[in-house]
Amino acid sequence: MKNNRVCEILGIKYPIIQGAMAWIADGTLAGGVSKAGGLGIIAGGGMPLDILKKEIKTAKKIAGDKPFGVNLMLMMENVEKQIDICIEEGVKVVTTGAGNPGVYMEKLKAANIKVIPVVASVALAKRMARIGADAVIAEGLEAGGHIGEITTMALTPQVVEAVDIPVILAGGIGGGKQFLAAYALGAEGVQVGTKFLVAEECNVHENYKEAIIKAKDRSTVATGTFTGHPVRVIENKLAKEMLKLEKEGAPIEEMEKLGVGKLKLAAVDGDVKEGSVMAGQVASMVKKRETALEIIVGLMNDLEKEKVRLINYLG
Ligand code: TUI
Repeated sequence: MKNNRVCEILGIKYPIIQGAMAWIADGTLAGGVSKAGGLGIIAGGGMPLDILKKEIKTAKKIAGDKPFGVNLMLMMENVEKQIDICIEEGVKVVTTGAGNPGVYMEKLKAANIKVIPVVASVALAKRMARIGADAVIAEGLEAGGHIGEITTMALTPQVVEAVDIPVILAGGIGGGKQFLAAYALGAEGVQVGTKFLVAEECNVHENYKEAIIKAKDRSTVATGTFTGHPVRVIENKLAKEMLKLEKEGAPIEEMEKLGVGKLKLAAVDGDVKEGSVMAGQVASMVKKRETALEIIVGLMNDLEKEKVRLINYLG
């Protein structure tokens, strides 16, 4: 990788960041991804403080001297205390989601932590660059979980043209073709979530992994679009119920009540019918279980292959 700012800033070998997946991405997965040369991320969203500390220690043990990060979900009430733990434990990178990390920026930067907010709009990307973000993750609606309203294809180049800091593309990375497209769109790295769901190091329930491997191109749906909080999941009984309620114009509170605790139900308890099986649109491209190292090296080799194909094609 020549002159890659994402690798330089983060001190990693490959510009592949593992997406933070709440209730799923723990220290074992993050450590495995970082050890393999990417940037592993512990999903801090909603994690009690003692567990976060434990997961950071696990990641350190696995990753050795390689960096890893922690994702903070800004709407969670313990986020300020989570930041203190990240500082205490010497975490090198923080990514943020579902909000504006502006109020915490100074504290994080003072602790020498690289801050990479997830953005779903040009306006937020510009604001983040102005207040000192080290890079931004532009996340399109192909991604799993809570998503914005713009596709990766439309969002990424607009963010790239709006800011000078490196842009990491998220949403829709299933293989080398999309990885190469990320560079074509102006990104300097990718965030990959769905592919890591089936990593050997990923402690998500077996049934969740099976649901990903079985997925086809049209298996995911975005629920909650009308409430303003769209969430991409594998279509199942819960998703169908949610979409039906939406169609009937049910009150937002009723929809939100139906969603409470459902990600844990799927990810931890393995109920993939009544639970929320969050996954991106490229779930259908995830065919087999592999180690984090195999996923990362596979992506890099696939990127190289597609690059050669394109050079031959374009001349
Ligand atoms: O955060 C995500 N995706 C997630 S979080 C999650 S866990 C969860 N599960 C159930 C209920 C609640 C949470 C599952 N998937 N992606 C990052 C992301 N952030 N995507 C979009 C945004 C975003 C949206 C609006 C960032 C900022 C924003 O607005 C802030 C502002 O002030 O403009």
